[in-house]
Amino acid sequence: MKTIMKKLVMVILVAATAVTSVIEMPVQNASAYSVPANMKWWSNAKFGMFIHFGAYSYYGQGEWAMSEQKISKQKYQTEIAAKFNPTSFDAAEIVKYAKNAGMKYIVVTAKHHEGLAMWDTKIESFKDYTGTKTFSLQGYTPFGATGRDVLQELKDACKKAGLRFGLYYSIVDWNHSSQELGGSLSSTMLSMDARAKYITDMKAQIKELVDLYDPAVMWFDGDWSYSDKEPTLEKWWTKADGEELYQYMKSLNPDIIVNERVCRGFGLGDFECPERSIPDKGAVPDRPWETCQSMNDAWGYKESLEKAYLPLSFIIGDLAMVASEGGNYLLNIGPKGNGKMTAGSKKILNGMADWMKKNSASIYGVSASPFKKDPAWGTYTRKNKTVYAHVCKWPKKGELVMKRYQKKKIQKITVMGKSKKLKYKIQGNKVTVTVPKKAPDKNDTVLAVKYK
Ligand code: FHN
Repeated sequence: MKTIMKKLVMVILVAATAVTSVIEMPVQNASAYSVPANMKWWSNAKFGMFIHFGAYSYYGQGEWAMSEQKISKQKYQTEIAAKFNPTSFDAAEIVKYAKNAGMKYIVVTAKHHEGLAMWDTKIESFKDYTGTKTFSLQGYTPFGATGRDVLQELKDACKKAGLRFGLYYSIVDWNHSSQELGGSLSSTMLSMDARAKYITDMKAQIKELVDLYDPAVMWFDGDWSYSDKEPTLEKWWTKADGEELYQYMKSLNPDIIVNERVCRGFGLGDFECPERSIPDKGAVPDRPWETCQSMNDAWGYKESLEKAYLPLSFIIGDLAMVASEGGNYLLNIGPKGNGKMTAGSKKILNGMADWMKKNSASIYGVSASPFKKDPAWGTYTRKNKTVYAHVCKWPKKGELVMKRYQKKKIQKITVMGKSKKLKYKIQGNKVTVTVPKKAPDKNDTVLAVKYK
């Protein structure tokens, strides 16, 4: 797996040296796998928005603050959650930015590890530490007085804009009476009875979410036990629980798409979700997969990282690289406690919008690169007989050397967004293209090579 640092170094290295491609023999698509009918839209979509939004957004120190700072349930509930009041949450604005950026689906946290339900849950055991108030946005925070439902607002805005709507749900729940912070799953069950009851109530909450919002995607998390043994109080979630949860989801809606984190590490669920990393070319999953990425090393809003956003070139390079390996890309935003998007996330999304306006055909519905290795200047994606060369490092000598696709004849080569045909010469498996001196796009200029 490329870690985020390794990839960042790679982007910098590519930007620093003017090397042309190494010539490799073309091989079959390295990540060909079949996509079930219910996932065709998802696989073609390629690009979605992740939203981490909860009481931690108000606290502004990330979604793990309660655990990292060992904040008691009482303190977290009364001093943080009780002050969370996202009246400026603007679903239409968020969806507008997502749609403009070329995102085709949104996955939003319905309940993160903190356990605050972002909807008006009626399931009895999800109460605050006193056992008297429902621990939800509506039941526990001042926002309840608005009568609003942020998940419904986001779902409606997605529907209006033609985006699919998905939900994130954390299996671990730091504020639930059944468990306490700490342990390998980041929470420890108080008893095996408490565990059994929690799992029953958790499934009831999940059914509520499916009944109320009909999510196209259910993105589970907080499942870290990696255990295929009998449950213990520490490793209280197991492979068997994950298998059962997956079947339960399919019983609620056979078309719902569920990620592997029903219990990760056992090939469960419908797709894998490498986090903030892109599988190496030789280790790409042989089933649908999606890299989730944060723009600034934070998922939930973290005030201290508001000046630490990744460069746009990195995000565009990530998207191209993931598409070149046959994956999806879920790019996260973490709205502030008042519900507003951060300036940094808007800037990145606007940059993605500018790039996707010209180049989205090289992302949507593409197959993985037809070549085993990436050239030093970038990567490839393919759709039918058009191979897209994603050039992140523009050649200095006005010539770009690329691989030839299956010895086919070429109809034309153009820079995406421009009609001018570029001159080229073919020598065996190599195609040398005469390109403009200056890169048309400083982040990723895409050449469309249309084969006959
Ligand atoms: O613990 C969570 C984390 O807060 C965040 O939600 C990420 C997003 O994929 N998932 C878990 C860490 O792997």
